[in-house]
Amino acid sequence: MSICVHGLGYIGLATASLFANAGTDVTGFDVDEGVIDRLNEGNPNVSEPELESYIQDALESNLTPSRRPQPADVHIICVPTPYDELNDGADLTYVKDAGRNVADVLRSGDTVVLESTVPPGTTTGILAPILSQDDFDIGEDVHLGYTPETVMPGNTLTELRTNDRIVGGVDEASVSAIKSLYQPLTSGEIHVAADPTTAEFVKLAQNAERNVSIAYANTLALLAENYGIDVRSAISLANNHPRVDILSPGPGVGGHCLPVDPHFLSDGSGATELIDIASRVNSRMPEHVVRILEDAIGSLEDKTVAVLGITYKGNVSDTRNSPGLEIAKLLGTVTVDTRPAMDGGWDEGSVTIHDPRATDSRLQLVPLDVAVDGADAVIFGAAHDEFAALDPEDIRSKMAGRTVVDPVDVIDTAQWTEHGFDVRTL
Ligand code: SAJ
Repeated sequence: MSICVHGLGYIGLATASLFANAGTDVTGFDVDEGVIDRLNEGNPNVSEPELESYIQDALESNLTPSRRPQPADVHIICVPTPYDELNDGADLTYVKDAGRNVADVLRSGDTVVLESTVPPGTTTGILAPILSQDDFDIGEDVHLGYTPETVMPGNTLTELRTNDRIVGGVDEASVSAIKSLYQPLTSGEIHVAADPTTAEFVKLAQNAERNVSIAYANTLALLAENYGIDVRSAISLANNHPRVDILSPGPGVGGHCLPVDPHFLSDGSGATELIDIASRVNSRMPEHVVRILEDAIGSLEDKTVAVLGITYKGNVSDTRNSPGLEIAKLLGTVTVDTRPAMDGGWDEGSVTIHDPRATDSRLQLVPLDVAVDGADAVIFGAAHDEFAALDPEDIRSKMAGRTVVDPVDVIDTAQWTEHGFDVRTL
């Protein structure tokens, strides 16, 4: 059997490696030639060390990066589906392009699997017509189905190997072809959905549920603050109930999935009201964090604030839709820009940002010492392990002020308080 994976982002590359390391010949195709060149140089550019060496193993064995799509028994599409703000839905350009690339090399008897997160109806309504352009009868001549990826960034490799999968095929033959493809590679169960549209809906339902649940936790944080209650201990107590499992409040919901995917469910009927409100609750959290800071130090004018952690969550390098970055922007100074300021350098201002994991070269990140030097306050924006291990005495000796805002619950509040800090949490 041969496989061609279309789209070598985080998921595509991990998926291609999964099959290649199991002994299958895999071609990895990406429209970005830079990606292919980097892979040919043995540089997968991923931030999870275990995953990185797993990809290296694949590149040294059965995974061949390619600038062109190649004929294969199985095509797996793992391209991005960004948020189309204008239409409040998914931008399916990459899925359509990938479909056309598959169609160019498709042969009778091949199997096509879509893994990208898409609005319900995409596999049958958009991908199938593109694939049938050479008079292929989808189902009869070509197997087609949808199986979403569900891995958690930060734990990609483990979840790739152990998560259950959902498969929705256009017919029984497609389901059984796709099931037998994935079953040997995961210790999880393969669940069969009635059709691809159901499988697409399920993936969105999972991420929307998490988004709504986090909004509930954030709502509790706002209420608990008014009542003078520590929200995390209240949630922990509530979760002792056998049927209650409240998530953690935080400075907002970031990443490329939870803030985006719920929009793909929108069908214009207004039925997404609850989901929309949840997104609004979550998107207001960065402002709330800034209010907490103001409560502690008063007016922010002429104050210097260090934001530590601007990735979308702890221990990842991705900064997309990051609440920490949003907080830095709210504090008023443009230190985050692709363009230099008018005088040819970066704007100087009241915010410094530091992140030991972020890899976005457009961000003006500074070393920790520089970030906290003379700062009136520190805000933790992401719960990196590096921050949990910080020495409060060392930070105190460099800062001008004593205020720390920790909405991500990364530091030991009691310990930092002992060292003279005024620690504010959600
Ligand atoms: N967050 C909270 N409180 C929590 C959990 C998370 O505020 O209790 C925040 C995080 O800090 C982060 C955001 O939510 O800003 C999203 O983080 P996450 O860890 O919940 O999820 P992602 O975006 O990294 O990955 C999600 C996962 N989906 C689900 O758990 C249902 C993952 O399994 C999916 O594969 C992934 O989306 C995806 O690709 O769709």
